[in-house]
Amino acid sequence: MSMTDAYIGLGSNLNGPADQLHTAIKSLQQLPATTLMRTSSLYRTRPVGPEDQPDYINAVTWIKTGLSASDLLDHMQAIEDSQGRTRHIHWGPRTLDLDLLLFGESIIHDVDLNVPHPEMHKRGFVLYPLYEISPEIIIPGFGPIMELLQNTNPDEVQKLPGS
Ligand code: ROI
Repeated sequence: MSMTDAYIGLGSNLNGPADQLHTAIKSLQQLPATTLMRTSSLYRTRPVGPEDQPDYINAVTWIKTGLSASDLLDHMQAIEDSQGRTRHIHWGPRTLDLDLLLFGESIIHDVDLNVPHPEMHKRGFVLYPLYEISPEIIIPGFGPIMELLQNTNPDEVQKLPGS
């Protein structure tokens, strides 16, 4: 079976965000044909978008998977749903958001899936945790993570000690 290195961004700002992320990471560990390679620390981050919502907790995981990108996305959405995700307010608070950031070297432009995630190259809440686990990574179409990080504000992202 061919295995793909995939990166998933996790975010929550409702109902015990750190616990939400820990629960989601356990579910990702149990996906079929998938091995969890590394998980970043948890980061407390200022909301991007509407600011009248709680700070987020964010993290990134690296998996190796035999699933296709679209099967992986289906599993990720099932995990979001199982943790009470509702989809009402655009860019509003959420109990769990799982974003497929990278799927190998793939560049995917589908109605329901864009990889690399089209906003990831400018979001500190993605780039800092990703840099922690894969400092050498090159984002297809955007370049080395090290260079993308230079354009972010480190004050918006705070690594949680002991996470
Ligand atoms: N802001 C932060 N800091 N973290 C997120 O995970 C996050 N997710 C979102 C929006 C609303 C864009 N803002 C965010 O979807």
